[in-house]
This record gives sequence, structure tokens and C-alpha cells, in this order.
Amino acid sequence: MKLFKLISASAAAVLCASSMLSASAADNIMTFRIDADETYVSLGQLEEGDAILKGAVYIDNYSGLSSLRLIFKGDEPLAIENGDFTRNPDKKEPKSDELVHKMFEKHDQAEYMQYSEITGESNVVLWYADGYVEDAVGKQTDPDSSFVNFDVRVPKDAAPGDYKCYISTEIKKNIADQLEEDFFAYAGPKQLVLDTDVALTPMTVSVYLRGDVTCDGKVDVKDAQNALKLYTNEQVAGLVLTEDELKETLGTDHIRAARRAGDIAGDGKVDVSDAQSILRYYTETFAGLSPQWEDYFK
Ligand SMILES: [Ca+2]
Ligand SMILES: [Ca+2]
Repeated sequence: MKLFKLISASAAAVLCASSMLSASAADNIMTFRIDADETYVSLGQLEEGDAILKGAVYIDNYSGLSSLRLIFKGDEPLAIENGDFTRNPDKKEPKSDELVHKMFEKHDQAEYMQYSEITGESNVVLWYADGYVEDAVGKQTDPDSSFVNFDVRVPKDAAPGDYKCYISTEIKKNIADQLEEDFFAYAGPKQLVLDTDVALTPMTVSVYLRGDVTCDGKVDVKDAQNALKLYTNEQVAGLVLTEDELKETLGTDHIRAARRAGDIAGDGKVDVSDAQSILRYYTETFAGLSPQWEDYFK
């Protein structure tokens, strides 16, 4: 395959070292950002079946690309499906019936592999700009459009938690025994260095059960206590908790899902009234009633 660019062991080592750069180095550099129409899914929604989120990849601060490979992965149990380049519904290729791409109308080669029998990999995007052989970079026709899009399936039996969709940067040996990075991008002859020239922003999908701050699948007194602890630390004491402190306070590693689960009123933060609602819901359930969250806001 003539277009398949390999990355040497030394280049891979540079990529490893570059990932230790501070996050501030990533400001304003070209960024591949994964996003979706919705990134929260409640267990209530999943009772009706799998949830399908409309995911897409955007390129922020575009600074020129001549070739690239992206491999999309999702934490279990997410599945990435039906991927394609985002196309212009109003414009067809002159020689085929295919709709042209929206972000880069012209390209030399563009392939979205749902699954490769050869490598066993899924969701592999290979893209080469028009004229990339002469080191040309792609000219964006619609910078605001997504570059590619895909469905993110959240299965109906998914447990509460935070799950990532990301662009793989794994380095592994290929069949020729050379080290190869899953991700590469070139601007002309220059290979872009991760976190220096180009950044990748993953997406987190949070599955939550309303009131279940600890993300263990049930609402009980512990959830009310932890919601109150979070409120006391952040809003009363004004502390900025570290990630580890947040996990400790919330009683779960799934911080984003926990915050959403604890925000009963849906005003964007967990406060004392949310904690009270959770406690009320728990005590009413415990008393054999079937409380409805909505009844608390009438
Ligand atoms: Ca719980
Ligand atoms: Ca709230």
C-alpha cells in the first residue's frame, strides 16, 4: 500500500517524550476534538433500548494537513459504528454519485474503514490532501463542519459511569516488526508532534442514574451524604478539589456521571437541596412508596 506511512522507532520516541509537555503548550494548536449531540445518558433512557449518540470529529485551529490517520476507540461498553466523512447533502462528485466531503471538498484519498480484516482494527480513517505528494496541505471548504462522524452506541445494559471515546495514540509493532503509531498527521513534509503541533481532545459519555452519586446503581443514604459533602467542600468551604479528592468525596471514580446524578434540580451544580431530595427519595422508597423526582419540584 503506497500511501501507508510508517513511523520510525526514533520518531515514536519523540512522540512519547512530547506527551510530557505541559497542557498549556496545547493552547491554540490544531486540535482534533470529538463531540456529540448528547454526552449524558440516563438509565431511564436505556430502559427503552440502546442509546445512539451522534458523534463527530471537529478540527479546531486548523493549521494545515497533508495526510493523517485517526483510529477511534471507545471504552467498554461503548461501540463506535457507521462512521463516514461528513458530506455535503447538496453536492455530488462529478464522476460518481457520491456526495462530496463537507470540510475538505477535495482530497487525493479518503477512506473510513469500519473494520479491517487485515489488521483487525475498527474505525480507521486515512486521509490524504489533494496534492499531498507535492506536500500540499488541504484547503478547508467548510471549517465549521465536522470532519468525520459516527454513531456511539451505549448498550441498554450499560452500568453508570464515565466512558471515553478517543483517538488512539497506541504505539505497536506492525507486521514488518517496525514500531508504528496509531495516530499520525503531516503538514507537508513535517510530521506533526503530539501536544506540540497537534492535540487530541477525547469525549466522555456519562451514563447515570438520577440520585445515584456513588454510581453503584442504587439510590441510598450514602448518595445524599456524598452530595452534601461535595456541596460543603466546593460551595461552603470554597475548595478546589483534586481529582483524587473528588473521587474520595463522591465515592466513585466516575466524577462526571456522579455530578450529573447528584444535580437533581438540573441547575448545573450539586447543592444542599439536591442532597435533601436524594434523602427524601431514599426514605420514601424505603417506606415502600414510588417517589417521582419531578414531584419534588411542583
Ligand atoms: Ca448509590
Ligand atoms: Ca442542583
